[in-house]
Amino acid sequence: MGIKKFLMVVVIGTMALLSEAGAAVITFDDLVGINGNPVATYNEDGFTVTSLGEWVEAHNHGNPIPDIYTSYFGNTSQSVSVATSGLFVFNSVDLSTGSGVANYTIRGLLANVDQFAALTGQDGPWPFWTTVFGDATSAIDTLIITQTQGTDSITANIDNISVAAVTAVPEPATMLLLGSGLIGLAGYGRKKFFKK
Ligand SMILES: [Ca+2]
Ligand SMILES: [Ca+2]
Repeated sequence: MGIKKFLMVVVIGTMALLSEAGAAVITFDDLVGINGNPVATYNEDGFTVTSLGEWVEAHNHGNPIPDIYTSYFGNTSQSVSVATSGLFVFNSVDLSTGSGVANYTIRGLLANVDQFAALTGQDGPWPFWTTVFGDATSAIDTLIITQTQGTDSITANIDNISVAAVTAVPEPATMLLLGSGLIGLAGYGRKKFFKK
C-alpha cells in the first residue's frame, strides 16, 4: 500500500469514527405546553438547548410541529445554544421565517474558540424551510444559532437540529503523526522480517 493510500485509509477511518457516535435530531417533540410558552432550557437525546433570548414553544408552525420560535419588533438578536456532556459535531438545522427577512449565524465553538460559522438569510412567509448544513467534521462543545432581524418585524422558527456526540477526535496533525508512526512501524516490521 502506498503512503498516500495509507494516509487516506487513516483519514477515512477517523472520519468514520466521528460519524459512528450517537447521532441525534432535536425535533422538540417533548414540548407539550401551549403555543407561546417560554422555553428556558430543553433537553432531548442527551443534548440541551438553552435560550439566550426570547424563545417560546411553537405549535402552529413546525417541520413538523412542535418546535421553537422567537418574535420581536426591535432591532435585536436572538440566540440559542446547544450543548451536551462532551464533544459533538453539527450536521444541520431547519429554519423558517414568518414574514420579512431574517439573517442567521451558526457558530461552532470549542473552548470558546470558533471552529466554523455558517451564515444564511431567510425570507418568509411560512411554510418554507431552509436547511443549513454545518461542518460535520469539526468537533465542538457548543453550538450557537443566532437570528438577527432583517428589515421587517418577523417571527422565526428553529426545528430539527441534527448533531452527533463524538468520543475521540484526533486533529489533522495527530492523524498525520498516527499515520507516519504506523508507516514507520510497518517499515520496521518488514526490516525485521527480511533479517530472518
Ligand atoms: Ca430526537
Ligand atoms: Ca419538530
